[in-house]
Amino acid sequence: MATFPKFRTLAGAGVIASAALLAFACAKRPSSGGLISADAAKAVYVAPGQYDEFYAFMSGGFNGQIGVYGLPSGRRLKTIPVFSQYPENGYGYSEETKPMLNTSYGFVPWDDTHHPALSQTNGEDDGRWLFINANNTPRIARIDLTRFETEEILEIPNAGGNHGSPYITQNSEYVMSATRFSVPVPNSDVPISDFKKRFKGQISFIRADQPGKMAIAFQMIVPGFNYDLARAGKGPSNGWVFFSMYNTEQANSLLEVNASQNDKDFVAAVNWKAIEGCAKAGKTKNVAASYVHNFTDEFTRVAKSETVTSVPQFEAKDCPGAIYFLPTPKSPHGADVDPTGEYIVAGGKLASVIPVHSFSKMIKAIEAKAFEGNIDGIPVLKYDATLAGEVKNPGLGPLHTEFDGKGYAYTSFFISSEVVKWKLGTWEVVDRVPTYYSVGHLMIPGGGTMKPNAKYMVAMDKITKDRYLPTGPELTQSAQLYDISGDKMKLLLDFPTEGEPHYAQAIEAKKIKDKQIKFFKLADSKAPHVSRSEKETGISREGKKVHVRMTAIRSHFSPDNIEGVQVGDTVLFHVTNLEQDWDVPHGFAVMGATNGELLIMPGETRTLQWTPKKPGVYPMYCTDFCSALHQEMQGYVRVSPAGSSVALSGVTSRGPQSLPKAEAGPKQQQ
Ligand SMILES: [Cu+2]
Repeated sequence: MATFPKFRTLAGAGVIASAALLAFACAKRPSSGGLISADAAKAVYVAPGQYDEFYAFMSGGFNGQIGVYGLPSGRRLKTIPVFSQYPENGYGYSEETKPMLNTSYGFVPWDDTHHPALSQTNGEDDGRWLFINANNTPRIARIDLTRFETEEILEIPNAGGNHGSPYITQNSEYVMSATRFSVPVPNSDVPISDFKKRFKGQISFIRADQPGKMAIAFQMIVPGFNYDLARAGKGPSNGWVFFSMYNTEQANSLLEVNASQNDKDFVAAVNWKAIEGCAKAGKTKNVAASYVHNFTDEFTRVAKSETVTSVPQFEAKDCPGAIYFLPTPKSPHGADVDPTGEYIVAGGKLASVIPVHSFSKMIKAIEAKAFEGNIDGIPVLKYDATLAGEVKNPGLGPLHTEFDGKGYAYTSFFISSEVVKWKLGTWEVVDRVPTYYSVGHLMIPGGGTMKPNAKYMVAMDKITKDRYLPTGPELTQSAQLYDISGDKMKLLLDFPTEGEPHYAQAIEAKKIKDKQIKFFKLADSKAPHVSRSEKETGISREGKKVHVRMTAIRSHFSPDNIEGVQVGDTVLFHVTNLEQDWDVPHGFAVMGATNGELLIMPGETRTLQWTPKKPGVYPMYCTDFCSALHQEMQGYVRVSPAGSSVALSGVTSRGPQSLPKAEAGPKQQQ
């Protein structure tokens, strides 16, 4: 295996990367390393009607969503829309869900999701919630795993690119977020050439353990580097979190060369329990900021968006003991803590070794003040004082490490396109297996917790050239499943994924599957425009706004003929699905509506806004095949010219009649 100690720039690495890719793209394509196909097929076969053993939550990368897959089959079970509008179920299109995508920049219909994080109790995945970051417009979302729905989103102020996020503490006290791009704090009109003087980084701790109450507990201002990835400590290192960082050169242009000059960058060891102490001692200041908190109420099922106007903030140097820098070769990417909480493994993208820091040595070094200097008041520890060991010549381009809980670590290598298994403590490589091709993150169920379930490892690849039927210039993204239950890793399965599977977390299905909500109880609904039966439906006018309260049940809408709408009106269809049974959604769509459909779960009320522009008769129908007479589930809306004398009316199953005027419900969230 070639090493590259002489590299000084990523440009050089780029040449090797291209050469490596070429080599792998031309190599023969083994179907399953070490296993004959029939054995591999059997290992991932889940018989019809049977369940998978694990749920895998895979980020959709630049589709802004989460894909839910079963393992070992690789079957896709669901897409959970998070930061992007999703016309399939109306997320971000219906009036109830639009506020979820509100930000301080206005309505943002898209983002880039990277790192799912399952909630934990005592260092184990507990299956309550899933958190995920928005990279582009910095936000963190919480998904409720009884509903598989995004329930809460918090924007992060003073961040520029929320990449180092979200990482969770062992009892879900906090999720953490660090900025990728340092920016002026507060952001303002300054010359970019003032980078070193004016640009700052920040690390935020977000209260995560109470639904509806995500809030920044404190935000630490740190030097203007690029902060990348993190893991919380666990067991003995609980109370700490370890962030990787690069660009300690503080370059603001051509980073591929200019941010690869230093032989070592840092892992930041942050003591959040010490910061809690500083906050209690009044060392944080509420600094003006403007960012939003969006939350969907469980009973109204309506999202609300509120603006928060300050953030508790402090400068790292003003809370002694809050943060230390651990020198780490060279542009580290992953910073991963093993299940015992003792080892912190850094993936130096351009390093020829995998450096491993020791938590206990770090604590001794801090006590002994084994510092080689400080940066903006942050002590820099001596490399040898914290180093537990180095894995020598492991491969090219180490990125991420997860653990099996049996004393082994598994590291992905982007450039040499492989996963390498090595032993903690002796630092010897014990196995390596190719990926197809250029793996980024890898994932073991529970592999970042104190209790991994190390039956499988999933590699998430960046390139799939020649692995699947070609589909024009853009090829599918892909994951690969490996059996890691024995001494040697064995490739079992390639499976295509929706969007980029940037990172994933997986959990035993038994921790989630029996907690599922099957439908929403109509009796409990506090939706402002609910119709609990056909008798409660109605049509009303409020100036140019027409409210239509409708019901959907197999196999009709009520009302299904509507007249009296005029050009210039905005029609709000508040559709309640009256079904009280599992797996009976109804859809709702109107011809020409510049909107997505509604997909309404049983017992739920969803609102479609429509502004007809021309007189005519417009069909509407149910989009989700719901019964033998689904095709009969339809209706019409008549639109007359502005000022027309056609009366507002609807036809229900009770026959043609004018409807009682509906009470105008509480104002819709816009
Ligand atoms: Cu239907």
